[in-house]
Amino acid sequence: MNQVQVGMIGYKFMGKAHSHAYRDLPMFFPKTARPVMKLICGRNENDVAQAASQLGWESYVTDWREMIQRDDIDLIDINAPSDTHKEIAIAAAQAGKHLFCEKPLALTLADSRDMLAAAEEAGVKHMVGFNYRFAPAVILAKKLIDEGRLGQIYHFRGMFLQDWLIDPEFPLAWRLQKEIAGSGSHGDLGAHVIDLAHYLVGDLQEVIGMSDTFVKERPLPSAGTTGLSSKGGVSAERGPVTVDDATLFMARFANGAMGSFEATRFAAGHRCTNSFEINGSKGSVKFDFERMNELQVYFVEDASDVQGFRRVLATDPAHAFAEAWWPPGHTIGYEHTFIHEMVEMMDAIREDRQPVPNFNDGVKCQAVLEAVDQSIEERRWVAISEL
Ligand code: SOE
Repeated sequence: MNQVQVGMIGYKFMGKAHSHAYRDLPMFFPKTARPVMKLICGRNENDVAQAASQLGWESYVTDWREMIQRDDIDLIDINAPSDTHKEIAIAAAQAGKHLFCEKPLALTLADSRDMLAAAEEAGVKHMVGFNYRFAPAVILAKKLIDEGRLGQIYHFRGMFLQDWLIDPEFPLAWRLQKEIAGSGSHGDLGAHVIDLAHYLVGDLQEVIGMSDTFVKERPLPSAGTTGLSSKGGVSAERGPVTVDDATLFMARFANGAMGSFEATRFAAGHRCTNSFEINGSKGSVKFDFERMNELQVYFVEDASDVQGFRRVLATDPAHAFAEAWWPPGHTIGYEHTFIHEMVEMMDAIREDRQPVPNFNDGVKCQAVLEAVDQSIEERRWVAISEL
């Protein structure tokens, strides 16, 4: 298949990131299948019409059911709020469409398992949007670990820190409502850290966590104030925040490594600190998304007079995806992680294989999210195998 005709549901933050990826991809990755931006879907006709024209989609619909019935659509891209994922993904799979779904895959582990089962039964390709795996510096960390260059892994220390909720007057957006988002910082940010831990170190075996909701009530948003940067436009009425503001947990990996995880949207000064440190018997790596082109690398065997963390800029032809972009040292950004993940989706369809990360990884992540919630509720260690 040389072309993949895409129908996308959602057109806000992630909708823009995905549209941008589809548009740029053929220019820099001409060898893979070409995404065709056929159809975009949103509930509000004026808004979706405007989005179609601004983001470059051929046409739009206001009902996703219409989209999944069309013969000229191969792939359904779901980036609407999390409570919509399950119904759309299952119906689209049953209509024979390939699936791309944003994280967290679903509101619950049971729902995510149903989504995986539907995709497998239909025999379609399925991918989940863990975009940070696609930063070349993260792929370099994975390569060093897989090649044994860090030795036996002892520690994974991961955190995703943001601060956009620190203002108690920030409106009660959908990401603060459990019935729409599933959870708060835990599922929104922690999901990325859990996925990176799975990717880099391996499966988790058991977890124990704690969480808090610091601001328990917020003003209801007025129309059009749902984005991460919304400030004003709130009504006088207030509603309860039903998700966690911060969740922390400790974990044991199946391979014996120890892990600590932190996700919060209340870390003043941290706009998007998605970072990890991994320590092994032969060395360490450190990554911080705010400096996403860099990997800090330390090797125990370096001569003692030059020992120390070295800054590796992952922009050389030796680094994943880098050759498609600019000459060494010419850095890339957040949007490129989405382009790279769409390259994987296109390659997988063209090569007739499952993309990675797929719904299996989404389910695995959801199991950890739920095990942590259960450990908090029951104040004990919970094994992932219990779920
Ligand atoms: C908001 O906290 C958010 O946009 C997340 O939803 C994304 O998954 C993360 O990549 C950046 O922050």
